[in-house]
Amino acid sequence: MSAPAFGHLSSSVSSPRTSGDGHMTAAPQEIERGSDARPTSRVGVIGVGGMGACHARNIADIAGAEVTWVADPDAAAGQALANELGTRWVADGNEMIDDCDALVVACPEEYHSGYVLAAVDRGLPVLCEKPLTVELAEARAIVDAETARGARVVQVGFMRQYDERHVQVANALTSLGEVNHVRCIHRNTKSTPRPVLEILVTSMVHDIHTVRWLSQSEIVSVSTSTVHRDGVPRMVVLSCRLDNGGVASIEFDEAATGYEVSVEVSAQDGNVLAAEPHRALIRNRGAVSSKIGDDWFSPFLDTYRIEMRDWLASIVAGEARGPSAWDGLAAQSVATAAAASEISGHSEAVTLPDRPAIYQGDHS
Ligand code: ISE
Repeated sequence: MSAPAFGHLSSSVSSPRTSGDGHMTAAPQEIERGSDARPTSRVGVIGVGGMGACHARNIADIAGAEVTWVADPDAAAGQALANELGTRWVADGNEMIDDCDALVVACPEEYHSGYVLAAVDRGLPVLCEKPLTVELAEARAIVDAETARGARVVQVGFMRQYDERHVQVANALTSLGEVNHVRCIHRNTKSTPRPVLEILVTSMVHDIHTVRWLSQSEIVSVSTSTVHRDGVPRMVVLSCRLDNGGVASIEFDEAATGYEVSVEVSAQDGNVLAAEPHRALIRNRGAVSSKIGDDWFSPFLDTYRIEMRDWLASIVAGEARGPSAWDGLAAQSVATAAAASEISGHSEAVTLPDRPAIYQGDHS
């Protein structure tokens, strides 16, 4: 693949913080429009639902990148986004891949692996929404294909790594020694019941990645406890053992009163709790209150912009550096073991192949 031409885009991007092993933990810098803000690199966006449209709009706002195609079988939605961004729509993403320099894959999860493999095959940088795949075997196939190429091109949309509250925690941990315990709290506000497996694979996979990222460790075993109310899963709690000897707990509420994501880490020399989001405190009628909000999208709007800027900048730099296909596979493996534990009632081991050399510079 010829290097995508993002050359004039990156001048104000300073280096992200990297941990000792080179894993990126922050990228909050602005990429500004240059005076020569001519779109030169052509990104195809597959899927125009909430995430795909968000990514496409963010790309359209960044100098040096253009959305050259949007793809979605929904003609009305696809055409509407294409019109908004002044680009082209096609129903089948496969038809535009060869006319793109990079791909964003944000279609339903079951189609991720086909598009990601097509990108790997062509050496195209690809940002794939989480989860990387639905089936573990598909995630393995992507890691194998990338390994056979000998270089990373895949980034997975584990965007907590770009969220300022999480980045502050990661930065604090660099001087607090070995991680002993990670506690993730994830409160969703879904009203339509979902099976535990779906909760694990599409929602808790974020927290699984957060644990791996912040602890710089792999999860080696997991035990799942669920609370059912009125016959549907309400809470899912994972208890994990880490390969650094530490532990982690992930507490997920499917139908909480407001959407909240938080993390606290205890390490050898101290502990760190993610800051509260900035929200006004309202004093009224003898009480103090603060709005929580009930959607998972708006708390992370800036995070998605930062993620996109860094992904595009990484293409300029010629290095894939965000969450990798390996991270996608590892998180998927934990979700799969957690689902097995839900059925068996016992702790389940997480099995991972040896980490290929192309992922050795990454964390954990
Ligand atoms: C979504 O992808 C998220 O990122 C949210 O954190 C999660 O709560 C939601 O269930 C997911 O669909």
